[in-house]
Amino acid sequence: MIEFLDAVFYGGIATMRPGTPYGAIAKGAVGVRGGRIAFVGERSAVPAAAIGPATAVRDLAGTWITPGLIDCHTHLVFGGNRSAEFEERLAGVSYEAAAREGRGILSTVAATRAASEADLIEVASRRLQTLMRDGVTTVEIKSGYGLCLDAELKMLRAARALGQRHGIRVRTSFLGAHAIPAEFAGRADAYVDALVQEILPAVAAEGLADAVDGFAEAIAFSPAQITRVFEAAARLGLPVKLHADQLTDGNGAALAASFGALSADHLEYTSDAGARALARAGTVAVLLPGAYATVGARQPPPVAAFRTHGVAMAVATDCNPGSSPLSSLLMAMNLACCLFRLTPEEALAGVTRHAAAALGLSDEVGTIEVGKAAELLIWDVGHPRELSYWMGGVFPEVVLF
Ligand code: DI6
Ligand code: FE
Repeated sequence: MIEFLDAVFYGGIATMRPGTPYGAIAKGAVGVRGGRIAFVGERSAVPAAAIGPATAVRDLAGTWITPGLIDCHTHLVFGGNRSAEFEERLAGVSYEAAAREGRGILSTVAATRAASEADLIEVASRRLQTLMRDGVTTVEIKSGYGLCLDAELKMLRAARALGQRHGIRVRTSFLGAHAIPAEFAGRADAYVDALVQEILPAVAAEGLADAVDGFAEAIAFSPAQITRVFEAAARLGLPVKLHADQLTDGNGAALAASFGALSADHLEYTSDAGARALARAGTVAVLLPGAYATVGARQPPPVAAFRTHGVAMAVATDCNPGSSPLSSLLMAMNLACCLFRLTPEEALAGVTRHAAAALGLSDEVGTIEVGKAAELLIWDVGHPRELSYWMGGVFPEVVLF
């Protein structure tokens, strides 16, 4: 006997399964039972016996249904802002110059250390609610503006609390290797000692990190230093991801791939060999057009090489006060199309299926498939490409079970 569905929706279904554009079913149906997707297919194929007296039936013909969106790279929790640095950059001072002169990330570290946990939750809540209006149902949040044990723990607790408060899936990444804090100036290796011996083990012991991230760059950490952090992550059983090749080609993509990283992020300067390494490792390339635009970068990431070698591409906001004060994932999709020439279909796959992979959540979210979490977005649009086309003004109805 077929059990009754809790709900069934009729409409265009952009399942985002691979194989066909958008995995689309133009006259489709999604059935939900017990918080999970129980049926997806042609409208005409829904078994009549699955619809009982209590099944909620919604006919949404003329709209499109997609999976919940996933923002797989954010620095949502931070104190203060860097609008003065933005103004300064427009007047000609580069992102790297501000960082080298001790402003940049370190000014946000000072503001974040000074903020209480409650204050951090409050300001990040506003940013998170903005993201959620776009239909974001899963968000990754990094630490990395604390850079000492107490402040890193404070950031990660705030990230977890945001998930609780807003009923959204939060994945945290420990980004202790984001910048060298002022008290370790000129002693980067000693800071890495503290990270691997003290801070990361304590964060892991509290269960506050789902992954470990780092910033490999001339103005941040060397490949050898990142390697030490990633080896410590491996000892603790935590997956890794990496800010790689954002401002220079530092072989970051290949380094991430050599550790089987979930993702390598930014990648403007990644070489063809780096793209091949990502493909071999199954590491997702996370593209961050908000940062590209805001730092005034000129070299887009090697999207053609990613396509050629079969590297999965995700798209994220990188929401942060310095390089990407962006809290709209739909806008990130538009920017990925306009600045990096992604197709609208690639952009939507980049915030659904591939973003799920970048967080190790492919079994749970990212496509409309039987068994996955029933987190659906209903869009009043004539075609799913409109999600990348409009620059604002389109918001979904979010349906969670
Ligand atoms: N790259 C980025 O885009 C962010 N972190 C990183 O390593 C920027 C962080 C900031 O400027 O505050
Ligand atoms: Fe980032």
